[in-house]
Amino acid sequence: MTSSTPSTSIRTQQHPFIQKLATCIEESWQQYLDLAPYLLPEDLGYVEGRLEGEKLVIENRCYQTPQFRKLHLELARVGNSLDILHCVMFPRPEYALPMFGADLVGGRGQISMAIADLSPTSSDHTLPVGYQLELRSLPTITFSQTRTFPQWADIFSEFCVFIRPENETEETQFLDRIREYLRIHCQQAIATPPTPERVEEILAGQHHYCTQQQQNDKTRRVLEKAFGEAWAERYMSTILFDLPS
Ligand code: BLA
Repeated sequence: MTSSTPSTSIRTQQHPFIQKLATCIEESWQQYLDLAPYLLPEDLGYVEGRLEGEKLVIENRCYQTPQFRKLHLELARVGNSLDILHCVMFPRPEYALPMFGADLVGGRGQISMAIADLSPTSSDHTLPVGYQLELRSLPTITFSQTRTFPQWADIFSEFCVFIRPENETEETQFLDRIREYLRIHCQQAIATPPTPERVEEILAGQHHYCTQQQQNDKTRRVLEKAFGEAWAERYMSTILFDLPS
């Protein structure tokens, strides 16, 4: 395992749809939010390991803003066969905001899984009213192949899109939907006043979100095979789904 600065980004080698989505996420952040650097612990910005003889490369980009403790975009690549995009926006607990999350997995030219959601963190498991109004006003879209949620997935909202995009038209629909989710989320976030009296409730909601996500065996297995059990546990609990100290 090495941890160093890459000479080139893996982004340009990834599935074109994953590249587009990464660009869309970063452009939305830059367009709406006031970004500041976020330093990752112990140089976990760029990591290399081996998975069944193939190289696993992980590249992380993180920012923070007045409303968000951590904006995390991760791109990963296993050999030439598997491309992954993972993104989570962690609100500061003083802001009663949902969690934006997205995960895409692609291999050999095909995106096998695409998920995106604005997941509630309030104790009644509903999204703030402003979010609901905006999300309900988006045109309904249908995808030909929806995926079945695993058992730990009680964290997601009714607006969660969890699909296997069938063609480029569906990829574009998914991308457009994510762009709208990010616009709504950023606009709502900057218009939301802090609610210090709700910190405990929101922290509990974020805690539940992270605990459930850490039960994703598919993610854990990829990381364990390349880096070992202890490293995978540390990475999942400090980088992918960490809680504010
Ligand atoms: C599934 N995540 C997966 C899969 C892989 C990864 C390989 C299986 C794909 C498939 O079933 O077709 C892998 N994801 C990774 C790896 C990283 C990663 C290795 O982020 C990091 C290095 N996961 C998230 C977020 C969400 C999420 C933010 O990280 C949701 C917002 C969801 N991923 C998610 C779900 C599944 C998945 C629901 C399907 C799990 C299942 O079917 O059991």
